[in-house]
Amino acid sequence: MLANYGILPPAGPDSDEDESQSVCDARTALLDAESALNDRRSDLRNAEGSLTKDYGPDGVLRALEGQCISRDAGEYTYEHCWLDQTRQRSKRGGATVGMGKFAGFATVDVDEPAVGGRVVARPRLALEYTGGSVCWNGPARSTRVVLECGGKDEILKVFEEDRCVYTMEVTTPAVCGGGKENKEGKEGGEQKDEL
Ligand code: MAN
Repeated sequence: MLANYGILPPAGPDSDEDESQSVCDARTALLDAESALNDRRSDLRNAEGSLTKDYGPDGVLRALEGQCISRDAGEYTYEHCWLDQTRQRSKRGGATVGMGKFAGFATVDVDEPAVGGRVVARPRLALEYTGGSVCWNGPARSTRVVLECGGKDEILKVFEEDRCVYTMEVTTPAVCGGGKENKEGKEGGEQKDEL
């Protein structure tokens, strides 16, 4: 009405109303673009992190990141989430206990039978998980996951070496490659030990 009497400018494409609508649209577009930019920045950070992260010799464990395997043993289900953490879940409704967060790789010597009844120590790739839930009157739980070449990703055995210090024996095809560790000892390796 005020526009009709010439008191306010006529409503039209250049009116305040339309201008505020286009400002609003522009603001929304800016926020959308900023949010898309932040997503891309975060993708970039993740990609950079993934490139600099240690996935083991020749990056053999890269494909396993984000996957978990588990095994029932006694009153617990033990879980290994590759390059992330190990956990002990109570089967009787008790709490789930952290057995350590991924801390890095190690090489451990594992005794194995060799030709001629001998026992030889063979180096194996292991993952160390530390700083898990603190035991009552004891250390923070920790786990050493010792890898062995095998047809599938599987926890073969879990044992508690010392109170709250755990070892998992785990097989995975990821360590069956040509590296010097975890090689099945049929070819050169076995014979060399006999020389
Ligand atoms: C729980 C489990 C055991 C551990 C004891 C220590 O029962 O985590 O593996 O030995 O706590 O108190």
